[in-house]
Amino acid sequence: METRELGRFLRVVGTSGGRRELRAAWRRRRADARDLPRRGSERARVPGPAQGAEPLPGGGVVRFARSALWIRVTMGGAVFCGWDGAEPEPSYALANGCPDPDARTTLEPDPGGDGWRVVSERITVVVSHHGAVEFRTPGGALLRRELPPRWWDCPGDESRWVQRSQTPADARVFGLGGRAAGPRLAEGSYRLWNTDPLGSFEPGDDPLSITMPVQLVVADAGCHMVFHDNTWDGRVCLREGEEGAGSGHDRPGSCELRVEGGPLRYWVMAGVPGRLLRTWTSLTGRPALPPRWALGHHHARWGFGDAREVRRVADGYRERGLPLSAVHLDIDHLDRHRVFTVDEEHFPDLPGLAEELSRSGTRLVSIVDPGIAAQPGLAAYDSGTAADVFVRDARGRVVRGVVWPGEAVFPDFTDPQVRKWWAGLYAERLGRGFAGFWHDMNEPASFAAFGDRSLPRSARHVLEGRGGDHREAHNVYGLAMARAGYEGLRELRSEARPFLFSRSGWAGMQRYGGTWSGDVATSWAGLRASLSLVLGLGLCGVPYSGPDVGGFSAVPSAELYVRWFQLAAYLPFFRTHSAMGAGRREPWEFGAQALQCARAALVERVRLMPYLYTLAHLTHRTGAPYVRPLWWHHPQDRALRDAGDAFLLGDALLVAPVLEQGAQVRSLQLPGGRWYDTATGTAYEGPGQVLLDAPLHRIPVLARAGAVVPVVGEDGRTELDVWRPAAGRQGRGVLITDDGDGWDEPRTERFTARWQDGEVVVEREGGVGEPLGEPGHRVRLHGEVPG
Ligand code: NBV
Repeated sequence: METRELGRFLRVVGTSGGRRELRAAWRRRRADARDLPRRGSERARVPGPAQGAEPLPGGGVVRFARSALWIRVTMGGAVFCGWDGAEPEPSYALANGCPDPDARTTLEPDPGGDGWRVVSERITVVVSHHGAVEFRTPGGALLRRELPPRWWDCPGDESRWVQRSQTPADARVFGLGGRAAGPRLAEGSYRLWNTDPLGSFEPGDDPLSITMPVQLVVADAGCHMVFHDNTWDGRVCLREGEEGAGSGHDRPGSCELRVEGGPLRYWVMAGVPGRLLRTWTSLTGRPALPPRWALGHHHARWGFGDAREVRRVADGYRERGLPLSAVHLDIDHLDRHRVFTVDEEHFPDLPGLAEELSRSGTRLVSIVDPGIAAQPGLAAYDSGTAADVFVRDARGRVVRGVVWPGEAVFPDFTDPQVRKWWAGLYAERLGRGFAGFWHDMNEPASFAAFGDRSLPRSARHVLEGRGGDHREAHNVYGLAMARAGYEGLRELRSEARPFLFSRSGWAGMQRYGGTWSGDVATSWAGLRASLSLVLGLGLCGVPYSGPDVGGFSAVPSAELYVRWFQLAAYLPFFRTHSAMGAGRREPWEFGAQALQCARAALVERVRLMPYLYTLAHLTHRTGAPYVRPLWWHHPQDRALRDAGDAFLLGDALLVAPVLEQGAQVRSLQLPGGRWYDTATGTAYEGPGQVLLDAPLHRIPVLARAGAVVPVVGEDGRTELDVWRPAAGRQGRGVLITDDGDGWDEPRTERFTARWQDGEVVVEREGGVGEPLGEPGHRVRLHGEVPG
């Protein structure tokens, strides 16, 4: 046992809850020892020499002495590679199965080598005689080289496998789900096993609740994404390359992926970042469009205690003229922490409370945990037992774990029937007046005095009818729960867009909603980790997320609270939240100056709402996240690849939050082009480093020259902030509006800003020379003319 493990063990054994966790841990260990297949003698295998190749639509199959590789280029440009008979389906990630093959693709002998190549519009795949696979740009530049894979075949169980790859020496890797130490993933080992961070995490903690075998690699030669469609436990070891300073002796970057079972199959996409995210989300699903209110400010706390306290908080916002879109009720509003119940003594008449809050535009959001108290008489337990929905062990007994309500059982969300049953449970929540849902503890987490805090690996799952065990189902448990919730809400309240966010998930989770940081530590390091998570998840196709403002685990200083609040005001999900005993997060709890700063951030959030909502629509259409790394439009700028302390919000804005205690100025690595400081109008020319003023009341935000940004004007109508284009350049912007919810087609207006006779003229596209039309948008021109 490691020291940390031992500490945990000693802490829990002294309490009755602890003894329960001890029993749970023993139960889990016993079940696994008894029911997991024993890995006897394993036989190592490599593909061996190639023996021939046959063309098939989109590519073909290359046969080796001891394996075969199927390559299929699909419409849209994503390339599928499957070893050993692996096919693209079944897959939890793919939204609509495997796209059609691109019939223009050809398979031919490699003119420069001893193998074959598959030539398509955007990518050339070269397969060597021994099973190395290279992905090259149409111009021939190497993006990635996969060395021949190795398997350890084990009679009666899955083969483990390992695949090593090389990337160009200058490459930087992003993604792998939500990683606290990113956004650029430094050298090291990253586990692929969704894990409850147990109340607090900082950049050193890994893995967290969302792990995904998705990497976005940025290099001079070009950008690519690779997705290993395999849900099993695994590890990615990254090593950055080194350039030989023109000597021609570069050491390539390397990536080694080891997986405990499941198919060896992966997808590779190439192109600029915008194209990558478009292709990735056409494969795994476009991000759900949240209702407009979900882009407002949310307030949560674990431990409001009663409805009076909820009213006090909501009134506090209202009385101070601070906008509040939603209040979130945590597990303390439940009857003894049991999901789909209410503690009627402390939260009587929730529908009444919801109605009251809605009068000032505030919604109620409910936490939903997957673990159901194993207590006969509890409606969810009884109906679940009758419908046989709970995960069982190999001997057919319902698996028990321990979570907040005590001994608990876990629905098997990998069963379509169970998802249907679970979906129906949201009727109770909707009846109570809840408008949105917060899925927690769905790694799934189950307390244990030692070992893995989840279900036994041997627990059985339906896996859409195929059958399998928790080793395969674990990482998609949260994803499948999100699907169940989303589909339930679509059915039960078809007129509204579901608002759902989930702590755990996997590739494709964006189809159902967003996520949040989970239990990020209250510290400056935690603040930094918050941004890293949002950026990294966005590059994995999950754009809607945000941290617990102020950190989850402790009471923040006023300064830390303000800096966190300022940052989150520019992130898609903007929510204050804290753990039981970690203090309050109301903006007025940190003194007059902090209140003033928080107010300014909230006012700006409201002013930017037309822009943010437009971004939500664009994200939904294209997969491009709201929050993007600085290199988004300049992947060739190496300095930007390492600059993870600032971000682009859409195309127009660059946000440079203060992430250091005491800082009053901050430096910024500026992308190319002209940028204006939105507070002063000062113009800066990128690329390069600039120093920005950042006193406590200010978060530096820059606007791109030429940007047309829709905002709320003082009279409440939408107007356009136009940032003077650089001389001779044209600027642009877009405004997308709808009713804020529902499914009607949105309206899109596009604008251009151009110079004409020494003046900036703003026009609606499609109506050159016309005024902005009806309803006309007032235009405000900003940005100094550089001297
Ligand atoms: O439900 C209580 C908390 C919740 O406040 C938090 O946001 C989740 O990430 N939950 C975790 C369980 C307890 C964590 C110690």
